[in-house]
Amino acid sequence: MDKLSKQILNKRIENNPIWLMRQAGRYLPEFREIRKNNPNFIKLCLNEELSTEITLQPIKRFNFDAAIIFSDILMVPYGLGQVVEFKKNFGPILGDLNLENILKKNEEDFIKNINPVYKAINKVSTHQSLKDKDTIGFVGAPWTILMYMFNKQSPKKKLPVDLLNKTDEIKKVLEILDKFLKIHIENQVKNGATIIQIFDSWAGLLEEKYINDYIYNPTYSLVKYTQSLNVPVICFPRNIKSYKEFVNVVKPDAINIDYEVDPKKIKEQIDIPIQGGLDPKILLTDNQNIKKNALLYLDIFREHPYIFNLGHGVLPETDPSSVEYLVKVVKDF
Ligand code: 1CP
Repeated sequence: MDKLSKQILNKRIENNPIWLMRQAGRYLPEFREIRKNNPNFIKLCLNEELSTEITLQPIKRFNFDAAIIFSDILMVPYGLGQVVEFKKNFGPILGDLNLENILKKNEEDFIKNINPVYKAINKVSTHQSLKDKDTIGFVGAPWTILMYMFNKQSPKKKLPVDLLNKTDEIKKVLEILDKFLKIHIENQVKNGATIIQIFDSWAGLLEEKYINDYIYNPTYSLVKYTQSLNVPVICFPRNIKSYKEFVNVVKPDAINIDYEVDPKKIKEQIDIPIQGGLDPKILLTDNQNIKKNALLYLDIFREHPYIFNLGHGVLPETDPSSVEYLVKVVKDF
């Protein structure tokens, strides 16, 4: 068993393992070089050779304790036949949501559409540089994926008007997503993913009264399913009103916190392993400040199982040498 899984399941290892959300990506010159010649992001995710290479880039450079597969949470709507494109400096743009079409999709169609993702996971997890490291597979939480499918672009911190009136459609889409996200998880695990992370980036947009139906229940279903495959699950319900309640209800194996969470308070409230927290903007400052802030988390979680990570993804303007320094601080601790 590798370091990250150990930290999650046995709750005790010598050092804090470290990996970073968006560790593969635009802050790395070697990624930008590949991206330059591959303007179509979806096609790049579906190029098993290149997506394997991109996944391994930060492992080679920084010796992180886990690789997260270079893909996107929006590969699932893509696999279901909804048009998904990525526009430079704007983000994802999706085509109209055609429920009738989506309801006709079966497992075989879906897997055929995104099969290179699984092949890449297989290549990564069996690669020699991953010998004693975990391979993290991931999915978007149903609520966050649903948000993109209906809104067709990033909600940008604001709940789209009208969305919550579409109760019947939401119910149908959540059912479809439950089925296909499980298929997606199963195939990632079959091909070597040793941990699954569930990203719920827009969990914080939802009012209390909807949280049971749209976040807790659908996410719990995926958590239970993943655990039935004997694979641990990390949840990241970003900006959710109560991480404590989330953990009690959804029962993941570990929880990623965002940078607005007070690490001292959360440590008192939560028993399971905690991951993340450091504001990615700290990596835009000098080494002294990076060290100070990293040590803050490391000290607070000295007696609590902790996986070092950020409170959101690495920013594109981050200097790779700052990441290298951060890794050193964590490994030396
Ligand atoms: O080169 C580029 O322009 C592409 C930038 C990029 C990258 C590197 C996007 C577009 N996605 C990714 C990869 C990605 N996405 C990973 C790979 C592994 C890694 O972490 O290194 C992962 C796990 C994701 C997950 C993802 N995609 C999330 C959840 C995490 C988060 O950031 O909140 C979300 C919301 C997306 C959608 C998405 N993909 C890309 C963009 C620009 C967005 C939109 C974000 C938004 O709506 O604000």
